[in-house]
Amino acid sequence: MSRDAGATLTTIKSAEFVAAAGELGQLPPPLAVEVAFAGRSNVGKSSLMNCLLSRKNLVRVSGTPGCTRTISFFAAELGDGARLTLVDLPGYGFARRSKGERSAWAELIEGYLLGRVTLRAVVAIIDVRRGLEPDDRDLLELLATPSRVSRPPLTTLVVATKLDKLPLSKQKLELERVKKAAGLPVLGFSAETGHGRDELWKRLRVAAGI
Ligand SMILES: Nc1nc2c(ncn2[C@@H]2O[C@H](COP(=O)(O)OP(=O)(O)O)[C@@H](O)[C@H]2O)c(=O)[nH]1
Ligand SMILES: [Mg+2]
Repeated sequence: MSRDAGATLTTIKSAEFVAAAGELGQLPPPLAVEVAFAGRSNVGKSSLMNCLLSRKNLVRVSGTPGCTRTISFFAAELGDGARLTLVDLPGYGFARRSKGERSAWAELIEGYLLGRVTLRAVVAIIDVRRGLEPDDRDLLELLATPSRVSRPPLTTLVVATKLDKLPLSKQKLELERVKKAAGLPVLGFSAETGHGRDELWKRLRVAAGI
């Protein structure tokens, strides 16, 4: 493959906000294949999505954890014309919420993850400095349960982000630690430097079949 051909597979022709849903009844019709992004509040999810989409602030980056309670949909067209919808799931911000809010969150997120026919992959985002936490394990467990609809198998991609915050000498060790804890391959990422961006796009395209 020439250098240019490789670039078009990870370059963005267009990216736009499509819809936000606060309950399952508000989800947009399942038309294009989707990949979803999940993680604890403040883990760097919006930054990672903006980095993938080569946009500064399409997905809102917030200093206040846990303020996104909706599922947001972003349509992207890649350099070679392939289309994919990126889905921003609400952050886990469990601690700050009431019991009622937690169960509403669980119903929305479980309903989407287990019931969406067009969903092909979920990116589970971990802060490389914090490692895998109980909420992350809950998510991985949920993703390993059978879906409620007929669809191709879901790919779980574990991404350890904010890699730039670790000294180079510690990066490999910490990534290995996350990999062991998750029992899955782990990709290091930094929205600050773009490290891991092209590799993540490659894996997303394979998982989505585009
Ligand atoms: N150094 C560094 N900071 C990051 C990175 N990703 C996110 N951040 C910062 O972490 C904070 C939370 O990021 P945000 O994307 O809003 O997290 P979200 O709540 O998971 O969507 C912001 O201050 C970001 O600038 C990264 O890869 N490196
Ligand atoms: Mg966010």
